[in-house]
Amino acid sequence: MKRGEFVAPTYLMLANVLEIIYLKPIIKPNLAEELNMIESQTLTVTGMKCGGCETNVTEKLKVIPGVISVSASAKNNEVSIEYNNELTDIATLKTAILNAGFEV
Ligand SMILES: [Cu+2]
Repeated sequence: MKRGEFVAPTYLMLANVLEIIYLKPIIKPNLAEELNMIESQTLTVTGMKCGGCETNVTEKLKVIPGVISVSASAKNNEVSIEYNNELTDIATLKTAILNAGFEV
C-alpha cells in the first residue's frame, strides 16, 4: 500500500473532529429553536366508540402538515397531538376532529 492512500481517510477523520468541536455549539441553538416549535396538546374528544373511530380521527389528523404524532383513546375520550406550531395550529386540528364527526 502506498502512503497516499491514507490521506483521504485521515482528512475525513480530521474534518469529523473539527465538525464536532466547531459546529456543535452552532447547531445547538437552532435545535432548541426547533424544539420550541413542537407542542403537545391533549384534547377531550367525545363520540369515539371503538378502535375504528380512533383510527379515523388519527388518520384525519396525521395528514395535516406539521402534525408529528397522534394518539387517540376512545376509552379516555382523549386525543393527544404533537405538532409543529409553525406549520399548524390548534384551531386547524380541532376543525379536522369535528370534520371527522367527533365533538371537541
Ligand atoms: Cu367506532
